[in-house]
Amino acid sequence: MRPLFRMIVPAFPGDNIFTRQAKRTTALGPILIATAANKLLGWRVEVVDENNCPGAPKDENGLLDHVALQKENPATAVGFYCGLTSTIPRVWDIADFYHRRGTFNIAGAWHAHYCPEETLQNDIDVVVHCDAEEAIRQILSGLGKENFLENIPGISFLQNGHFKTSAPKIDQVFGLDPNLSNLPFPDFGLLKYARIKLYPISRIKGCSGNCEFCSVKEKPRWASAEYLFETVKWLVETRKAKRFFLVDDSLKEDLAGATKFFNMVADRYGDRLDFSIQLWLKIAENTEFLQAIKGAGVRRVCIGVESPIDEDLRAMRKGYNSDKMLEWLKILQRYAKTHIMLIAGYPVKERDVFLSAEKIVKRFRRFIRKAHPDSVHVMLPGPGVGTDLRKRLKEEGKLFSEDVVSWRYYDGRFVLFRPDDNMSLQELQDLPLKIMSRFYHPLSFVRVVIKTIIFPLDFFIRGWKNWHRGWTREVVKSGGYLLMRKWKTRQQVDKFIEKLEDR
Ligand code: B12
Ligand code: SF4
Repeated sequence: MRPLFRMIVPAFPGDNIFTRQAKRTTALGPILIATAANKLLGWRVEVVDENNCPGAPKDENGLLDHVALQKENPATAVGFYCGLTSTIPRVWDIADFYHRRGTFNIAGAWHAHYCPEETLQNDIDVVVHCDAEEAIRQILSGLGKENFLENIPGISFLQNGHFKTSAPKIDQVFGLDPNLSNLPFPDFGLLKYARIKLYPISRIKGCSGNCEFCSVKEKPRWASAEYLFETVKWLVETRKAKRFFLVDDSLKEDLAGATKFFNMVADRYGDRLDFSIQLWLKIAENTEFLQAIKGAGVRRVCIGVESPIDEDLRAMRKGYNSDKMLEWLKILQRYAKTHIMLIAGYPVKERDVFLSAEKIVKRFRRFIRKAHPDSVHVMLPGPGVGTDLRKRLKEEGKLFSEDVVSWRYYDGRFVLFRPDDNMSLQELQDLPLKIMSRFYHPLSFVRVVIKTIIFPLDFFIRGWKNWHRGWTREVVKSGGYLLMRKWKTRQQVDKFIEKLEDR
């Protein structure tokens, strides 16, 4: 039997706003790498996603049972998706399990890229930096040969206990494949046990922005509009795919290409397909693009609004101030549902005005009320690995080190640094839930009932679209309220802040 390469997407450390979505989708990077590996003769390839594996064997903690997987179908090489820092402790646990069984362990994506030495000390044999489509094939073809890692570009490994790297830069991101249009389409058929309802797709890598809290530091590159259109068409034809999430951070890097892509979709499918996309707020000024997304069935736009406070926006280096935010959001709402993402309690080096936690809550709540989005996600500032924010907080002596706050807390819900004098640790920790508690309110349950009862009248007066959007918004708010209650209890049980205050 040919050897097996198993790619693993590790489980999130706890329930967060993405848990439900994760059960219907998967991470695109590991699928692309598995697709490239599967083109090699001599290897079998599979992907397992611990967040989406309803049909898989489970262990006593309800997690994917790797003992059973290895027994049934032993892997020779294992790949670990390390794109989200919060999942890294889980990677280390499984990597240890596989290493004891003699597998060759390979890690890739953001966390491993920025922290290769730490990764290699945790049962990983090689870290692949950035684009890994070519490197994975070279690693698997060389496996077992002497010094086979030596001439592979863009990797790090230990040689006789010494760190060796062929990556050009580790504090930056680089692209190894100059032509993204040449890459194969993602083969979701390699994913075992999962139910995929929402297909992640991508065309543009990198961003020309310079936000302080962001790890994406790659100069933008993109595949052609035709490449993405053909990907969609292929997924529709081979998998009956209907819903897509375009994961590109920054469509604005090639707005003409993005517009062309959506026009191609509209020509072929009208608005029958369902797309969610991420948008830069200022794109609201480009009517041609907005018309294209509407025509192609873009149902939902996710917008990193970040903050309604100008001082925060300046510190983040977001590239705009709050002046026209509401105006832009109103425009976008005419074209699609809006999901806005905000960061509360951003650490600003020097504040002109003293803003207490209470004032910040009020400012954010007022903004959300005026913006009237379809859904909201407020998170805490995340000094992720590789970000300038992390560097600054470290220099200012405010960052909690990894031995105080484990990587598992890096999911946007926990305090990771000492706040400025304007608030206590507990106040900072409470900001997101306090802000969101007005939007995700138990009254929404009542509103769902009322909206259901008045449906015939509302349908008659405002039409199906308006009624349905209002009704869905209240359903989402009710779900959000239940989720937030769950978090609150978890956080109390965790006594997270008490432990930090003791430091
Ligand atoms: C889509 C997305 C999500 C999705 C899905 C995430 C997922 N993949 O599971 C959702 C919405 C769930 C999400 C949530 C969050 N996200 Co997010 N997300 C992204 C985004 C925009 C795109 C990721 C993607 O699919 N890219 C396209 C693929 C093709 O690229 P890729 O994953 O890098 O894969 C390539 C290489 O890395 C490598 N590779 C990938 N896997 C493997 C595996 C092996 C073995 C090898 C060898 C190579 C390899 O090869 C691939 C192809 O070239 C990125 C930004 C970005 N540009 O990456 C942020 C990003 C990954 N997210 C980020 C963050 C901070 C979050 C949140 C914490 C946000 C929040 N505060 O709520 C949450 C995390 C929640 C949690 N549970 O921890 C940070 C990650 C920082 C970090 N180190 O953790 C990023 C980088 C954005 C940023 N601004 O910095 N996110
Ligand atoms: S947060 Fe978004 S806009 Fe800012 S640098 Fe990162 S990808 Fe670009």
